[in-house]
Amino acid sequence: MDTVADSATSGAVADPATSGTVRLTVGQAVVRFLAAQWTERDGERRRLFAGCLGIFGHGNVAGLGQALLQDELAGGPERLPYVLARNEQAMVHLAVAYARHEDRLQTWACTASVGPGSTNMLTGAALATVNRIPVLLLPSGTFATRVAGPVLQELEVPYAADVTVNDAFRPLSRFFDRVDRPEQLPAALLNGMRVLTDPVETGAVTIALPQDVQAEAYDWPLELFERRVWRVGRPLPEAADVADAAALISAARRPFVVAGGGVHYSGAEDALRAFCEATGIPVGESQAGKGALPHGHPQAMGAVGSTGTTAANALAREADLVIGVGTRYGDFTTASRTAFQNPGVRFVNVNVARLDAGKLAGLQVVADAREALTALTAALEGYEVEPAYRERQAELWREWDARVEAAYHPPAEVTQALAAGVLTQGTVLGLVNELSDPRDVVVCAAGSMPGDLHKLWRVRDRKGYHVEYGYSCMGYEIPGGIGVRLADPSRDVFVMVGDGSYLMMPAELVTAVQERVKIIVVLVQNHGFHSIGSLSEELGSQRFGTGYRFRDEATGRLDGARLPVYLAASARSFGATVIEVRDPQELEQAIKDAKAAPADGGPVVIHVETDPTVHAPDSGSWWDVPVSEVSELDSTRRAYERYTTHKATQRPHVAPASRDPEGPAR
Ligand SMILES: Cc1ncc(C[n+]2csc(CCOP(=O)(O)OP(=O)(O)O)c2C)c(N)n1
Ligand SMILES: [Mg+2]
Repeated sequence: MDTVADSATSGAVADPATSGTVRLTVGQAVVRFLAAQWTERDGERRRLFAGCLGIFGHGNVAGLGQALLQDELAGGPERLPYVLARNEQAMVHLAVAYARHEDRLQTWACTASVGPGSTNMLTGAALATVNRIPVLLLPSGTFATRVAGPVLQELEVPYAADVTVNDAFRPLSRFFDRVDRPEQLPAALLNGMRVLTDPVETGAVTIALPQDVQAEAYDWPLELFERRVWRVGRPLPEAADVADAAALISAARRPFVVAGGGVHYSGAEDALRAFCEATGIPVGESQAGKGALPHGHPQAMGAVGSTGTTAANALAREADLVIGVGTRYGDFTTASRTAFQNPGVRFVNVNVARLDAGKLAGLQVVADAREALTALTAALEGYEVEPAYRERQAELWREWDARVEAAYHPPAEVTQALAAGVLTQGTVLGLVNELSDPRDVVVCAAGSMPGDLHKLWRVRDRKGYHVEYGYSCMGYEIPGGIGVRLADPSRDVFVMVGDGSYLMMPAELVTAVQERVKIIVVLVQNHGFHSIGSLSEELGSQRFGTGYRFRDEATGRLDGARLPVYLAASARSFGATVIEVRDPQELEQAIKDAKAAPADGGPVVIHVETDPTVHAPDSGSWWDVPVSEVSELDSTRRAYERYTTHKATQRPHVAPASRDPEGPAR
């Protein structure tokens, strides 16, 4: 880390009687400190915090609220702009999406009131930590002095008087602190920044601020508020690890890359392309890694795993060496450890975090993805896969791409069977893909669309695909779309949201209206949980409780008529522009109109109804979800038989990456 003196000391004025200090409340000190934090990578600097998202209550209105007001009124360049959100969980989603789009170099702080305001952020905290995305959470706490306790919304735990609801953030945060005294603040903030800007550690950072402490004054050393530049490092690989990895790769006949989110965060796309072009090694992508190679590149085999393409999955199945780059090997990526079936398969894992590099017993190349790929390309000079392997990639890809084409433009026998006013999901995704600009961003998180997007979406820009699938959190979509658009207003953002996810968190449409943020929301109405409905059917549970239906008077079950929900009217009531479409031509026009809508005109919602029984092409893959071992239902018993067949193909992947020549012979 490198620091430079800050000339701007806007806000409160130094007290001449205590030279070198300034008297501020804890809230004011937090705001002033956060506004002075910067990141730097590859010589490029940006502010660590784009601003502060918040919802005020008695926990933060007088502390951080007063400080943010004072900051706003003072003006000047080094401020912390405040944005009022509608739901605390959504604030965190917005911040995460923003940070992901900024390759983790810039994020937001989130302030919430005591109790429910703070605990509403827990889901967001988990999402940030699971996805390894930096976000600063500032939950308010009940009085540190406790003199008037229990205060409104205070949790009274009989066995421990110092426990508050904010302790629930501990397991969800990569760093947690509670500032019970002003003196503790500098260390809490510095530690928080350290974790936020460390690619290995990063995730949710939580600094709990009791409501009284936020408003308490203290004489702070002025140095605390000097501008700080946190260098986001690019750790270099060990030479011996590169040599070992290169030896394993050169000995492989069917090597295969699994590209994860780390490729994007490191900005390693060009290095990956150079590596693949030199060696001819094909690439399959996880959800976070999708777009690591652009659609159409000869080595780009698209998605791998449970929602993968048949091309990537065929190559993964046969691979004798898998090179994971920046992937955490989630179960969707490994098809619950059934994706790699070559008996001799071994793993080389390039990852900045040793936690991930060590997975599947791989050879660990602990380093920044760009640096490691560049070193590997150099070490592999002269190595290339056999021409037949390149040909196989091309052939597999042609086959898969034809299926995508058919999903985008379904044949007449499929479309004619649809009810009036209803489209296939493939048609919707296809039209959005074809009519969006290459630089536009598609955002999604839960339901059936993430899987379909993973398989079908043609990514043409490194930042063009943004599906949150580490936590796959229903409700991320709209705030996530706002976050992406705020990070980069030069791109249109297409938020793909199902009716279930929409109902869980539609309210940030109001925030988009307030901030005039143009997001194009494609609201896909299929009257319930298409994804979980299909899963339920596959597992023998007969789509139980997954459709949005009346409780039938005769059966007493939730299988009556469809509910008369009218989501287009709901979106309209929030102030969004809404376009309702009933056929592909109307959808095409709606997408064009939405793109042509004013850049500062707020959200445009396209409401479209789809048929949940038309599925995306099969990836020939599996996902491990348990089935009841004993059951009174035939459907469950049959599903359990299928389950055991798949389960038998699951592999432990514990073999060492390379044999120790000094070890005993096997
Ligand atoms: C917060 C949250 N709760 C529950 C789930 C489990 N879940 C995954 S998808 C889904 C249904 C999504 O419905 P919808 O948005 O309508 O999409 P569809 O499945 O119809 O495509 C549910 C309940 C989840 N991922 N996130
Ligand atoms: Mg749905």
